[in-house]
Amino acid sequence: MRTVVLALLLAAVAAAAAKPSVADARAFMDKAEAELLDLTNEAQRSGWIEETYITQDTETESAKAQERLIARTTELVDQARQFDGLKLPPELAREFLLMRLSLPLPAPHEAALRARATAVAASLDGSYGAGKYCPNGDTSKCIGIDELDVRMAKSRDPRELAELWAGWHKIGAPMRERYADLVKLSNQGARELGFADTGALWRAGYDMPADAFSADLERLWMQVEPLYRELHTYVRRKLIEKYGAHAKRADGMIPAHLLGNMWAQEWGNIYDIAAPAESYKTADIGETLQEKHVDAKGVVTYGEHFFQSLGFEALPATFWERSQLTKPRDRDVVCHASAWDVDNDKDVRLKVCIHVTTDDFTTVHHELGHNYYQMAYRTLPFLFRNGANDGFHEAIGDSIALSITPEYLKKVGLVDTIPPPEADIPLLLRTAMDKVAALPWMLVVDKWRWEVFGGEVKPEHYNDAWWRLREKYQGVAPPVDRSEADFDPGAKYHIPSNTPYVRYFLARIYQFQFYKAMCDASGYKGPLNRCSFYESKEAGAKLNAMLKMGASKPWPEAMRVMTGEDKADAGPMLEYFAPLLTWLKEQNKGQSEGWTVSENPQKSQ
Ligand code: X8Z
Ligand code: ZN
Repeated sequence: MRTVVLALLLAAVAAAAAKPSVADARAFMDKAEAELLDLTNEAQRSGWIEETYITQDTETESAKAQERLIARTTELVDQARQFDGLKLPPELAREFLLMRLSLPLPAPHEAALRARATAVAASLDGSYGAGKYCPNGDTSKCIGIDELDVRMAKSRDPRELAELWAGWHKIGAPMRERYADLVKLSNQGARELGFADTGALWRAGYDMPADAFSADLERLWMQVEPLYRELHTYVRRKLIEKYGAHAKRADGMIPAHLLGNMWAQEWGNIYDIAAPAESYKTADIGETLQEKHVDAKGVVTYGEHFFQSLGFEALPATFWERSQLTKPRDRDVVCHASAWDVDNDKDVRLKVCIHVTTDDFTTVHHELGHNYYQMAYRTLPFLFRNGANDGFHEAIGDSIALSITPEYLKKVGLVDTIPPPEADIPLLLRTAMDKVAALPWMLVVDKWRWEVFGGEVKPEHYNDAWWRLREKYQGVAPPVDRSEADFDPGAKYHIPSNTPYVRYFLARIYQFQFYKAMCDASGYKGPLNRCSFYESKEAGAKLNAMLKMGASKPWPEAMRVMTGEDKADAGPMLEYFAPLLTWLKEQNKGQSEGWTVSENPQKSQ
């Protein structure tokens, strides 16, 4: 009898020892977070050096640091399985979940394959950064994307635009094979983590089942698509008035090089072409800044000043010492704007190649939104030092920039007079050409990638699938014939840099929700499009309450703190543009709307 009791007792002790407790899970997570913080900082620092000084060496170092981070994260995710089935407090469970989702580039367990994945990723990133267009092959006249951006915005010569477009898109072709390799390797990594593919891993980051997320995107697109189609119809007509046959296609699509942006992404740069006749002349912020001799640092200071007006702190001194604000003359860098938090604490920085233009003025506000988010959540446990979801991170600065109204510009001395209410339509049109025009593009990029990761689109159809989606959603067509010898997705930063993109679509919707909430908090009454919450400490407090939550709660809770709602909703965006929609419908009366999809979307005519 005694031996039986003893045996039972020993068995119970053994079972208890084998079955980890909540305290074990907590201790495991604390240690994991400390390690991941170190490895992430190392990877960030190497990434910073690589993107601000592209050479074979910096690419290698950056790849190695990524490799160490990926290897350790993967190991920790594997070890964390010992806690499967254990009932954890919600915050701790969330840390485990976030750890599992933390790698945008999952890589295989096998060391050689993992090394190849990070090397290929770094080399694609470097290729984009070093990418140039050298007109007529003259290597003394090469221009990078920062300058091409300005040329695409300013030129009104359709032949030159087509040339710039085709010239830049040449950077894609040499990336194709490496990209296919990256897809294969990262998919293997995703499967080893328990996801169907890398796209499925990315889509798992939204606190809802994959199906619900897809349905949500569809719901949001349905809400805004009618507005996009009216805008498309109107702008197309204006382009045809300006460019004649260059802009006119029988199928109703717009040639992608005429919209003032390399990717036909945001159209505000060609506002002059679309402006209603005899309308109030809206001021071009870029030109005003240039007239006032504002330099890159000055542009950033406007953004910082706005955040300070809401009650946020000044940027740390190291921000000004360590940021890259203009393009260095003597080396290749990645000019695509980004905001960094190099030590996950106070070492925040911007990496930009500022040209004093309206685009870069808004971009700086966008980027500072990232830096202020990073500073707000920097004391949380490491895995919570992130946006409520990635769309939140992308929406903050933009929700601030919506407050750049004529009234605000007058307050800061950038315009002399406030336009009359009749100027609302021209102003709304200018904003819609940026904000609304970008919506379908922001769906296309990841719809393409999800099909690629999911295996529905094979490497030999990469370009065809790309144009099929651009045609279907954006209603744009390539200016020159394309084929599978091209790899046009490679000419957009987020593809070679492996940065998920649907976040920007979400951010377009969220930012109007946040903006409206901050307008309400500031006590503003009136049409949404005229609200600026500049200098409102109440709006700032509302924003800060959400920012400092970081990723500690599922995003609907962060949304509730800010807006009182727990859903993404295009309602505020539609409210903002409501007067414009009515006006566009009036303008488009009698016009045929929409476009027909073609057999071969890679043909230019
Ligand atoms: O990439 C960016 C930011 C950095 S997070 C400059 N954006 C997207 C793009 O440029 O394609 C902001 C809007 C969309
Ligand atoms: Zn951003």
